Parts: sequence; structure tokens; C-alpha cells
Amino acid sequence: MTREEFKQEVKDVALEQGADLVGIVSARDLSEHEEEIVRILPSAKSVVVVAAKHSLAAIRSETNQMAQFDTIHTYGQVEKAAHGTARFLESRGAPAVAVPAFIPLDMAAPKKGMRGEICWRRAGVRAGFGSYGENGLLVTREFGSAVRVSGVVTTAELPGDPLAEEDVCDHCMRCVEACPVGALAGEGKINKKLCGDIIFKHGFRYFQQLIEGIAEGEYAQMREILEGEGLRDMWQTFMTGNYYYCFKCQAQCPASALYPVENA
Ligand code: B12
Ligand code: SF4
Ligand code: SF4
Repeated sequence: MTREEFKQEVKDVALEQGADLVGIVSARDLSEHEEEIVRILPSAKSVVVVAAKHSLAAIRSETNQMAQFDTIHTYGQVEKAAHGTARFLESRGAPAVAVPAFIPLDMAAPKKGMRGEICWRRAGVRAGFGSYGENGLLVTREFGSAVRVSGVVTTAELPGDPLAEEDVCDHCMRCVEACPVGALAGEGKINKKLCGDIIFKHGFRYFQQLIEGIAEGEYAQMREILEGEGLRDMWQTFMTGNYYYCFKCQAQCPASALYPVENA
């Protein structure tokens, strides 16, 4: 079997396992992640990048729980595709490691959960899925920014895919205008703190506030927290593993041929 034939077989497996997009990047073309890739798998040669699409209707829903539920399953979908592909590669004698789409992450300083082992936006761009958008996210030809991305590091030498030739972002700036806290300034510039305060509203930061309040003896504030919706919501976060409270810059990106904003 030629390398091209094996690559096609790997891609077919990823699609069968639930990926909507699959592409290959040579490990040397992700030189920014060389250190991480060597730590994950010392003789790695390729990264198989997979993406799963969201339901745009769900992440555009005004009911946040619908968007959260869709996100849990879209992450599940892309992680299943990565795992299934890794298992297939190993069955063919090529060591392979599926890398998390988002968590678990390195929570120690200096990363503190703000940097993935592999940045999947970058990997998606290099795998030819599309280009960077004004929102700083990967904008794909097929689904705009409404995708979750993951992948597999493997020793198999698979020929890389070409970069997308066109700029997929149409620079309409809807993402920037849709941000409820003005965290986006275009050209991919983002105030991570402003965004994080919203998307993790009842996630880690809330939990930290609770612990800090107890440590500092701020019991009046604690009583408020104990009786409010935040604690119950945080419990749901722990139960489901999902903690996002904003999807606007993903959901309002109309660079999707399948479901433009006009049809929302
Ligand atoms: C930490 C993190 C965050 C942080 C920081 C985000 C950030 N911009 O770095 C916070 C909490 C703010 C966040 C928010 C969100 N996140 Co987030 N996040 C991550 C995570 C876990 C790690 C990212 C990372 O390592 N960043 C650190 C470094 C690498 O990023 P950086 O210094 O900004 O460098 C980038 C830019 O310089 C850019 N860049 C380079 N050249 C150019 C050129 C141009 C023109 C542009 C525009 C950009 C650009 O590329 C570099 C790397 O790609 C990834 C998962 C993963 N492993 O990739 C998900 C991930 C990026 N998040 C995702 C999403 C969807 C979101 C949110 C919509 C929240 C939500 N509801 O899910 C928002 C969107 C905010 C935004 N518009 O960026 C998706 C993005 C999917 C996509 N289509 O691209 C990812 C890939 C998760 C996944 N597996 O699907 N996130
Ligand atoms: S996820 Fe929401 S808060 Fe964060 S940058 Fe996008 S629109 Fe703004
Ligand atoms: S909403 Fe418009 S400007 Fe923003 S990333 Fe999508 S196509 Fe680009």
C-alpha cells in the first residue's frame, strides 16, 4: 500500500468515527509545538486533525442550555473521532495518541489552563480546513467557526494536506459586533480576561471566588452565593463537564455555506 492509499484509509476511518472534516499536517509543519509533540510521542511524524460541526441552530439559540448541550455532544463527537482514528493507527502498527480537544489541560503555572498541548485553531489552518477569522478562531469553508477540533499524534508518515488557497473569513465583522463584552478587536485580537469572565461565569472562576470567600471569612457574601443560582449552575457544570456561557463569536460567523445567518 502506498502512503497516499494509507492516508486515505486513515481519513475514511476518521469520517466513519464521526469527524465532519479530517486533514493531515506533518509534525515538522507544526514547529511551534515541536516540544509538546516530542513529549507526547517522541518519534511522531504526523498529526491527523479532525473537526466536528456544531448544530448552528443550537448555538444560536437564546437558551444557553441548548448551546451547552450541543457543545458537550460536539466535543464528544470530535473526541470519539480522534480516539477511533488512534485505535485504527495502532492496529496497523503505528503508535498514536489522541490529544484532548480542550480538557484535561496543564493547569500549572505559567499555562494555568490557557494553552493547549496543540493549538487546534493553528492545526486546523495548517490542515487546510480554512483560515483565521477576525474572531481569532478557525473559520472553515464548510461550517464557518462553528466547529470543535481535536486530533491524533502518530508515528505514521502521512503526506500533509495543502493549505486553503482562499481567505475564508469574509471580514463582515459580525463576530466583533456580537461580542457582549467588547472582548474582540478584530484581526484575531482578544481580551482573554473579558471573554473568560463571561464564558466561565459559573465555572472555575466562580468556584475560586467561593473558596476565597470562605478563606477570608466573608460569610455574608457566602450566604448570597449559597442561596443563588450560581451554585446550582456550578453543580451542573461539574456534572456535565461543560461550562461555556457565550457562543456569539462562533454562532454569528456566517462563513458557512450550509446555514447562513439570514436563515437563522
Ligand atoms: C485557552 C483557550 C481559550 C481561552 C483563550 C483563547 C485564545 N484566543 O487563546 C479563552 C478562555 C478566552 C477561550 C475562549 C473561547 N474559546 Co477557546 N480554547 C482555548 C484552548 C483550550 C487553548 C488555546 C491556546 O492554546 N491558546 C494559546 C495560544 C496558542 O493562542 P494565541 O497566543 O492567541 O495565538 C494564536 C493567535 O496568535 C492566532 N494567529 C496567528 N496568526 C494569526 C493571524 C490572524 C490573521 C489571526 C486572526 C490570528 C492569528 O493563532 C495562534 C494560534 O492559533 C483551545 C483548545 C486547543 N487546544 O486549541 C480552545 C479553543 C480555541 N476554543 C474554542 C472556542 C470555540 C472558544 C469560545 C467560542 C468559547 C466557547 N463557547 O467555546 C471562545 C472564543 C474566544 C475567541 N474569539 O478567541 C475552540 C475554537 C474552534 C474554532 N473554530 O477555532 C477551541 C479550538 C476548542 C476546540 N477544541 O474546538 N478559549
Ligand atoms: S465567546 Fe463571547 S465573550 Fe468570548 S469573545 Fe466570543 S463573543 Fe466575546
Ligand atoms: S463573523 Fe465575519 S469577520 Fe468574523 S470570522 Fe466570521 S466571516 Fe470573519
